Amino acid sequence: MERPERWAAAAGIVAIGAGVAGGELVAGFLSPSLTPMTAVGGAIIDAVPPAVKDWAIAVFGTGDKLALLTGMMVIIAALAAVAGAVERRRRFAGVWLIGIFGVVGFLAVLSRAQFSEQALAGPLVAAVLGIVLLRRLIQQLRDWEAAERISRQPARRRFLQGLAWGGALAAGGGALGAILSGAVVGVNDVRRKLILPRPRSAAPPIPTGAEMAVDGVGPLVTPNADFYRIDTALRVPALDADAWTLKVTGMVEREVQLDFAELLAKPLIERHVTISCVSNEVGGDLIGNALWLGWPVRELLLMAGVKSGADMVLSRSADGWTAGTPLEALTDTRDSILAVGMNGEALPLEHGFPVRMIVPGLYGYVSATKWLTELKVTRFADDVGYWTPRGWSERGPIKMSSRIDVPATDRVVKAGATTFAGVAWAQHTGISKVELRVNRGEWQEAQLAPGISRDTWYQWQLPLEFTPGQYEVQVRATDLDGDVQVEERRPVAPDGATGYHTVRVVVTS
Ligand SMILES: Nc1nc2c(c(=O)[nH]1)N[C@H]1C(S)=C(S)[C@@H](COP(=O)(O)O)O[C@H]1N2
Ligand SMILES: [Mo]
Repeated sequence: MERPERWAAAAGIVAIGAGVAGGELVAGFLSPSLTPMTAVGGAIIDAVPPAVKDWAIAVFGTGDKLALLTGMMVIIAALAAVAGAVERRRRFAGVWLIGIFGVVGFLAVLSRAQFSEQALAGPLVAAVLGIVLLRRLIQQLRDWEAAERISRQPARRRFLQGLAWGGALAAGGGALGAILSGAVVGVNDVRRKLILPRPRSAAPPIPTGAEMAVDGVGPLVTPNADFYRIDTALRVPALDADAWTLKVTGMVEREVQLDFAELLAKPLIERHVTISCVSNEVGGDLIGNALWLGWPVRELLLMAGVKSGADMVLSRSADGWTAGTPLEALTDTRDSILAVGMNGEALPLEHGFPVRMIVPGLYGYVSATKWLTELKVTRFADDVGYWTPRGWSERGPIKMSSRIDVPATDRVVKAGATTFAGVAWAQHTGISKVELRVNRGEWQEAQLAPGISRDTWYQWQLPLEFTPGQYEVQVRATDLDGDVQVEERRPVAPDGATGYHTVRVVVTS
């Protein structure tokens, strides 16, 4: 036999591949929201330094989670090859390695917020299956090697058959596990059938002219399918709305617990609110505007009775993620809501089904908790949200900004008149003016569309005349308090980017 160590490595990959697939599959049935792979991946996400995470988002964008899972699989495959090779040389040497895998998976599952005893079955099955298969395949390989000198055929065939069966198990189990992919299918079914109540207080109508008829300017209200998605969840939590509860704990007169039916029975309001991610670069698209249906957070806090001294509400999601929101942003007159609906339907799973929080004027990382399960009334001095110890500031008011959407992408236009258009936002203050300047010349005021409310973005447009050449065009906004957008360029960390969106336009004859 040529290069038996290669066959041993292949045996290792197949054995551990089948083990991992089996573990995922079992977890898919017993604890869909916590499988060995998502547990380890989640632990990695929580542990990596902010710089690594920024790099990953910069390189992979919203495909960062897929990149992480792929990277994990490559590393597991490499270690599995080693396990096969060492097992061939020394009985149980590879088994030890798989044992370590199992322990890592076990600890990862134990450390997660979604932990349940059933979830431990995943890594257990993965390790046992991996070990049994590895032992068997390596034994068959040894038999083949020993038989080489006598009659090679039967032993060789047995090993190759074992390898093929193991490979099929890995592929089949993996595919099925992916299909099960949590109870996502079932929950989605429930979600689709849900009939949301009509709001007691409907959203103010969208003023005529708020949506400009300029080709290439995004819709004023972002469709759910196009809405940006940012979270740390490797697998979208699939919560059973019937079993869902929201607890109010901490510095309150009385703890309150609310279930989904009780929440739907409250007098709901519906409001357009533009939410944005602190990681949104100047000119970026991690921002969206939707019509949210829900109950004011203020009312729930009133039921619980906030004790004096509290200044923060730590909201927690089913997967353990947390956000620290200034208490006043939830109790003042703004429309902070426990949202159940998004653009006329139940919240999509990836946007927080069944309930999330929406707070006008604050970045998502300090306010927009999806898959919400708890509100803990506390103090900034006593508690921190998920991102604060990871390089992001404790408070996250959204910074005023503006964006040029048209002319789009390569920004090549014909000489003559060209319409520039885009959006501007200063949530909860509102926009009063948008201006453009060409090659750092005089600021020229754009036509500003009426906003839906101070909590949403505004569209703007301005026709400009050009002769052939290259131009730099910049945009800036002014809010309703008269403050002008900050010109100094600053990165997204720790509390949101500043600077003017600057585009280069090529004008052809
Ligand atoms: N449970 C949970 N909620 C979360 C997050 C998260 O990681 N987990 N990320 C927050 C961040 S950083 C942002 S910007 C918004 C994004 O909401 P969206 O995905 O619906 O656009 O959700 C917030 N809510
Ligand atoms: Mo974010």
